[in-house]
Amino acid sequence: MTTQNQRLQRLSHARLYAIVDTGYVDPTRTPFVTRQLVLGGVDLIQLRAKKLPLAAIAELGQKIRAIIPADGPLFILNDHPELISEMGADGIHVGQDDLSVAEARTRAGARTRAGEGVIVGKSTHSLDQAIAAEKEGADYIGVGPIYATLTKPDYVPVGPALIGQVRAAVRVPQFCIGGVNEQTLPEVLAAGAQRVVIVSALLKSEDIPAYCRRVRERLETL
Ligand code: TZP
Ligand code: MG
Repeated sequence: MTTQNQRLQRLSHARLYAIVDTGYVDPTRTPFVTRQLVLGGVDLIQLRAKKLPLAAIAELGQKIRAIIPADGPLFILNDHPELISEMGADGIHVGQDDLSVAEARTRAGARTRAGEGVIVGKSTHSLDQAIAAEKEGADYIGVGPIYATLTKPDYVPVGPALIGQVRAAVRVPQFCIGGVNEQTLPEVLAAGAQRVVIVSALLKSEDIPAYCRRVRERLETL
């Protein structure tokens, strides 16, 4: 069993975060894509299934859990803290319009054996939100969308300049997200990023493990 200390330890070293987004990956391809991400050595894998009913999310999550080795990437579920225990996820990710960090932690932890802790991450879209999320007790934050992205089309991009501002003000791990790919990575790193989330570029890649490895090489030299 993975303890909360082990989870936080792994989170503190994490560099590359992938999201299995059912907007890009048909549920039938989810196991294949998950295996590819594990092979590529990503540090976290999130299941993001915005349009699936709860029962389908639970089923998909259990399949993903069975594929990710216990000492492999941390497994994070987007929303639905009540599902976290039955799918054996390591944590939950909430957005600005979702449950508070404390509420997500309580609802998720209450379902785990012995009320054991879980990782809670939060999306932020400004310096103020990043500072507030840390104060609220988030274990990590997402910062973005850095660039305009079809994965979150209604959001105004925050631009790379926010990366350095957040890094100077916040201590918990920060994952830059939104339009991050091999082409934009140099600018994101130059702006001060140490950790990134890549969604569509990874999921659309013809060779996911190779894509992951190339990105990891860049991140691990930091
Ligand atoms: N939150 C902020 S941007 C984003 C999310 C979930 C989507 C990032 O996707 P992509 O395809 O890597 O731009
Ligand atoms: Mg959400």
